[in-house]
Amino acid sequence: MKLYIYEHCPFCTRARMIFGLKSLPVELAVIMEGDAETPMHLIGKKAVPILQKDDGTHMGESLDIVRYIDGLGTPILTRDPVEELDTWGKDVWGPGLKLFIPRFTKADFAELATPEAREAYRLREENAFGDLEALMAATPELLGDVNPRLEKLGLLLGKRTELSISDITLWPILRSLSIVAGLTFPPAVLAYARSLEEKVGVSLMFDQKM
Ligand SMILES: N[C@@H](CCC(=O)N[C@@H](CS)C(=O)NCC(=O)O)C(=O)O
Repeated sequence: MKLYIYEHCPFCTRARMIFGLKSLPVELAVIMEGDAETPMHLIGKKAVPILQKDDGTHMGESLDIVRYIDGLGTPILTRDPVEELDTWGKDVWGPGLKLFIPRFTKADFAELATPEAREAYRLREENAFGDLEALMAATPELLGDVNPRLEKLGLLLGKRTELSISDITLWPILRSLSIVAGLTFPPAVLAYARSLEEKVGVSLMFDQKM
């Protein structure tokens, strides 16, 4: 199977996670930012992730892909969703985006490998979020909002042994936040993030912190 992604994309990370967790091989294909033609041709809209199944058909929507792949063989997302984690993710998403999106536009990702692609991405995010430098300048207030949320997440995580769809939505948010200098992952959050990093085979972004 083949998975079309952007490396930075949290929705694509969801789809990558299930392949890693199930130890299923998948060919990754990075779509360049600014390339509307490839996704339009495959699923009729400009969005990733896109899965090319073994029968040659394509599907979009990250959680549909996760459920489809989990349904092949023995499912592993066996536990019920964890409501508190889902709520935590929904609540942190707004301020989190304001922290990680402007940084993504400056970071090192395959889909931004040409100046044209980086500019296409910058413009796409500027259209969605307004002045990205103004967002960078708002970092102190945003850190003041998100750091206490990370503290709270540490208390929620506890000892988790079985995986659920909540982990598939939560971990990509933490991966995205790991690019933000000035955020502190409390020990329980860091242990959780690192343990899933190992299992899913997708790297956190602490090494690109800015
Ligand atoms: N609901 C979709 C959302 C996917 C999504 O928004 N992907 C973003 C990248 S993070 C995208 O493809 N945006 C289209 C673009 O390039 O404009 C899913 O879960 O797969």
